[in-house]
Amino acid sequence: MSAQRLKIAIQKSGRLSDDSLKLLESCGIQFARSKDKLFWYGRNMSVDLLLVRDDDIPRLLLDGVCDLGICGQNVTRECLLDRGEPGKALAAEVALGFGACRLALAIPEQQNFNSIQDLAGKRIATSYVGLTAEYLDKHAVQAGIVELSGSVEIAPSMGTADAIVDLVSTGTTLRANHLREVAEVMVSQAVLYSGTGQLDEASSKLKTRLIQRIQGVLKAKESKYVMLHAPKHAIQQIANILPAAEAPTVLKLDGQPDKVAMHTLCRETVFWEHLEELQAAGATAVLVLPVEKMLA
Ligand code: PRT
Ligand code: ZN
Repeated sequence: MSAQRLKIAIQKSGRLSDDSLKLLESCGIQFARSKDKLFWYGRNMSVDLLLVRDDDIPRLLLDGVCDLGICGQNVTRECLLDRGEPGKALAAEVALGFGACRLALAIPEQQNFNSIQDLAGKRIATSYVGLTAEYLDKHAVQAGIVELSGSVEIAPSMGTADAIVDLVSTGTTLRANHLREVAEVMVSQAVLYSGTGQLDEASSKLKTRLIQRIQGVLKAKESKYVMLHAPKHAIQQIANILPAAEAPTVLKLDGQPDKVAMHTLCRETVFWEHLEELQAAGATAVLVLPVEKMLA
C-alpha cells in the first residue's frame, strides 16, 4: 500500500487564494504547480494541494476527503447550517488573520431604522441563507429570505428586496449602492481547519509539524528583533517599554562602562511610539529588525 499523503484544500481563485498559497509555501512546502489543474503535488513533503471553490472546502473537511483546509469562518458556518448540523463545528487549528470581513445587514440609506424588529414582514436578499435565518430566529423576527448567488447589493434598488445581508470589508460596495449597515450578523476571517478523516502516524506527525510552522510564520510576522544601547541604570525601564518582549540579552560595550547593548525579541508590533519612549529612557542606536522564521 502506498504511503498516505496529507491533503490540503485552499481556494483556487479568489480573495483567499494568494494568502493561502503564500502561507503554505512559507512553511517550506514546494509544489509542482500546474496552472489549470485542481491538484498540486508537494515535491519535498508528503502533501497534496486541492484547489477548489471556497464553498466546497468545509464539505471536503467534514466528509474526510481533505485533512486540512483554509476558508472563511462565514463559509464554514453557512455550510454546517446548510447541512442541518448547526451544533457541529470543524476543528479550527489557526486563525490566519487574512480574509477579514463581517456579514452585515444593510438597508437603503434613506430608510429609517430603529431595531431589527423593523424587518418583520420584509424581504432580505442574501447568499447566506442559513446565517440570515439563524440571525432572524435569534431576534424572533419573521421575514422573507430571497436567495441570490451574487450581486446581492443591487437587490434593493431593483425592487427585489427591502434589505440585504452580505459580506462587507471596506464598506465601499454598500456606499456605492446607497445602502447603510445597520447590524452585524457575524465577523469572519480565514481559518485553518482540520478534517475529520483518519490519518496514519506519519501524516499525523506531518500535520502537527505544519500547524506549528504556520503558527511560527504568523508569530514571526508580528515579531521584531530589537537591538539598542542603554544606560545601565535604565535596563529594567527599557525592558518594560518593549512590547511582549522576551528577557533581553544584555552585553557589555567596549570602553563604555556605564552602557550596555540590549537584544530582545518582541512578539508584538513595535510602533514608533515605543521607539520614542525608548529614546526618552536613554536608549541610543535603536535597531528594529524583521524576523524571518520562528519556532514556538
Ligand atoms: O469562486 P469561489 O466560490 O471560490 O469564490 P467567492 O466568489 O465565493 O469568494 P471570494 O473570493 O469573493 O471570497 C472568499 C472569502 O473571502 C469569503 O468567503 C470571505 O470569507 C472573505 N472575504 C473577505 C470577502 C470579503 N472580504 C469581501 N469583501 N468575501 C467577499 N467580499 C465581497 C462582498 O461579498 C461584497 O460584494 O466584497 C464586496 C464588499 O467589499 P467592500 O470592501 O466593498 O466592503
Ligand atoms: Zn464561494
